Amino acid sequence: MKPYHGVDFFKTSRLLSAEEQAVQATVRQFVDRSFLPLLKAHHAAGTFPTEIVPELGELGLLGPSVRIPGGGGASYTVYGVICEELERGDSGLRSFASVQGSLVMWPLSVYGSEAQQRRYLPELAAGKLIGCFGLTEAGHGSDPAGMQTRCRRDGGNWVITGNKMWITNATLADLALVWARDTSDGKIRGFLLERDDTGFSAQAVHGKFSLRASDTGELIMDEVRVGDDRRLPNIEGLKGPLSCLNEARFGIAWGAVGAAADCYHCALSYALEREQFGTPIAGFQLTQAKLTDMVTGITAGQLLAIQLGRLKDAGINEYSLVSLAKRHNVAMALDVAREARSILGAAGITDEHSPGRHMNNLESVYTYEGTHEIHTLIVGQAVTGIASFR
Ligand code: TGC
Ligand code: FAD
Repeated sequence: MKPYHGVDFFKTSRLLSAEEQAVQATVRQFVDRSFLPLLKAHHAAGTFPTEIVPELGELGLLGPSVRIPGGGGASYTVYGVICEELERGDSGLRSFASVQGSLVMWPLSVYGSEAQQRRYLPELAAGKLIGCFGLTEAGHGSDPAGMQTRCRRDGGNWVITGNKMWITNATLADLALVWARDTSDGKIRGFLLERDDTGFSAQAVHGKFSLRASDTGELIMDEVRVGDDRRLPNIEGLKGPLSCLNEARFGIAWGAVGAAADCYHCALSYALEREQFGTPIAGFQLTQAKLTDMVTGITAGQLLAIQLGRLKDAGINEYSLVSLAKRHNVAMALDVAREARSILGAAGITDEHSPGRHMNNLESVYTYEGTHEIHTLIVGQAVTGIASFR
């Protein structure tokens, strides 16, 4: 297969600045050189390659747009470009970066105290600490307002009890941002739990056919007692966790384009080489229709992502825009992955080729960070002014 040089059918690279294109080239090289050689073994074992975390930090790929003491603050478009290239490698790699940057570093930077920011942000950015984000519970996924995890004030301390489920980086994390409902006033509050806190533990989910090269698990809080300095002081209510999701969903809207582009590249290369009935399968009209649909979907996804980045960089931050882009681009990528797999025939069902892996990964991406259906309803609410979640 030819080396990957991006999908640029509609000359969308012309919409990126020289700096954005330079970042794209750096991350692309990192994925080819450092990540992909490790992926097959980790995917088979069902583990995340933690050995690449220091390099993610050195290259500035963890929370690049987050303002941290003494650094950070790249544009959102740069963050998007990074997510696209990471997810071209694997959704698990982009997931790691999304959780660390958007779901842990970003809330610390906007809702944390100065002391919390100084203590955690530089090490998170360097990949010396790994973070996770606990919102979902076994009984409350799409409807996090129903969460059962509780916090109660006890003098100068807080006591947190409950379980969080399906948490990315759960067993790897040094630091968990966990959301709990206050038993005294019913408000949702965010807490920073450290791996060694008494009563705090994590266990892995096994048997996944999706996002195998990512750590997914359960967080268990059994009367975890922490000081008030572990509470995020500058936020209360459900809009706290939901605003974090907005950040991560932005990265997913870009990342899905990367997964789709890798599938297209693989399917096109294969179709040009593979012969049946004495001719390359790329010469059949039905194969060309598939490739045309794929490149059209990818182009639409690229244009949406770039415009979303430009809007966010201009301070336009309506969350229904992020929902529209996440919903469209993940569904597009899933369609592209399935079409790519079909072009590969039997060869598409093993880990020799990437589309089958992307296809399975994208089933998770379709569900996490707000399911496809929830994003349909968020856009529906923005269009009609009527909420129809309940
Ligand atoms: P609702 O009454 O609509 O909202 C409560 C308050 O929050 C505000 N808000 C948002 N703010 C910022 N960004 C958003 N996206 C927001 N959505 C809502 C809202 O304005 C309101 O503010 P205020 O000031 O009036 O209090 O809340 P609801 O209970 O009706 O729920 C709405 C709904 C269904 C859209 C929401 O609950 C939702 O988005 N559900 C989906 C849950 C979800 O996405 N979970 C993701 C968990 S994390 C994850 O999956 C990580 S995967 C990581 C990886 O590996 O990449
Ligand atoms: P449910 O909410 O039970 O939904 C089941 C089905 O019902 C879906 O099709 C859904 O769209 C539909 N549905 C629900 N409500 C409505 C409605 N009102 N109208 C129409 N249809 C509806 N969470 C975290 O907090 N942190 C993480 O790091 C994290 N990482 C994850 C990693 C992976 C690999 C996965 C798979 C999930 C992760 N999640 C994480 C959880 C994820 O956010 C939830 O799975 C997601 O929000 C959906 O919740 P649920 O799985 O409970 O599905």
